[in-house]
Amino acid sequence: MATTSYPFVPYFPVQYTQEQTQEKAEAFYQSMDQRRSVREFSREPVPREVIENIIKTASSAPSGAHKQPWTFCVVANPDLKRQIREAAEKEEFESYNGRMTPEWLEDLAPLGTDWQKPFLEDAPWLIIVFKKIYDVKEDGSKRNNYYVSESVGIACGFLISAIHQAGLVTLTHTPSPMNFLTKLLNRPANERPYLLLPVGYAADSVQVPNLKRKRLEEVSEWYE
Ligand code: IYR
Repeated sequence: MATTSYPFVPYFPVQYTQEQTQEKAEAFYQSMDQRRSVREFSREPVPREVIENIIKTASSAPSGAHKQPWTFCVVANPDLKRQIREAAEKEEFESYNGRMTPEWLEDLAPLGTDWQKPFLEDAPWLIIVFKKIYDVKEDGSKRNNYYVSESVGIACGFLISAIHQAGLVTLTHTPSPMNFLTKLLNRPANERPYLLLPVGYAADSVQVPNLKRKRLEEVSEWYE
């Protein structure tokens, strides 16, 4: 064990038999493979406690030096959602009409996206994830964070999994550029917008693109 003068506590990870382990891994894969990005949301409300638990799950992610370099801004206020939608659509309009390359637009065509983002008002909750490029101590001085993008990316993976496991849907929306979120949400100088996720129930009879996932052989190389 590593020698340290800091306290360690016992940890008893849950352990399954080999058979149970196989069943667990299979069941979790089957569940996660049902997840789809959804762009049409019901206006049906979702209790705040559900979102609190989802965020606590996200914040349980590992991070560089356990700095947890993230802030989850949670928006339900209709007026603020409208302002976010208006600002996002302004940027997206520019992106779809000149900023994105023809190749990029061609790659996006199967997803059926465009500059309009009604989900930013329809979804009962918007979670805007900010990464903290450094921490600010109580005396105002700066303290470094490490592997910030990796850490926040992992936390977002946990977040998306938690949303799916609760029977809700989301979408990883990356309006570009995203700095309007810093202004609208009044975020401090050490935070940068990372990802915007609308969260709620899928709209009735929602449809999604007929995407296929890469097979295991296409995404893995084995060195046994
Ligand atoms: N940010 C834009 C464009 C967009 C880009 C990628 I890469 C996508 O996978 C999907 C959309 C938008 O949200 O529409």
